[in-house]
Amino acid sequence: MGTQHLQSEDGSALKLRPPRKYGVFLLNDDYTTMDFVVQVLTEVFFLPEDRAFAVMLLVHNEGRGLCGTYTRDVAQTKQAQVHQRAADAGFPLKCIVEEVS
Ligand code: TYC
Repeated sequence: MGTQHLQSEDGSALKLRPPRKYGVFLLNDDYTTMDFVVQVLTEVFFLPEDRAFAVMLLVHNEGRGLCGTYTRDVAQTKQAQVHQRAADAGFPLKCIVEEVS
């Protein structure tokens, strides 16, 4: 998506840029249960069960995996929700937010 060029009321140029996109990635660890990760992926990222399981296995096998792509605020909120749920459940599950193109 490119930059849109609009004109404001006084005729001056106005550039509207699309928001940057941020990926939320889950990281693997040896302690968090697979069931808990699938639950996080369905309840925080709203993935259907089969895709949640596939992402969980990808993270388990590859070390990290993309849960979803959002604006920065939403990505950071999802990250906080994951870390809060993990802390409440006593798991060391971590996720990171990175700008994606
Ligand atoms: N590796 C964990 C296990 O074997 C499962 C796991 C998957 C943990 C994904 C974290 O982000 C994760 N129980």
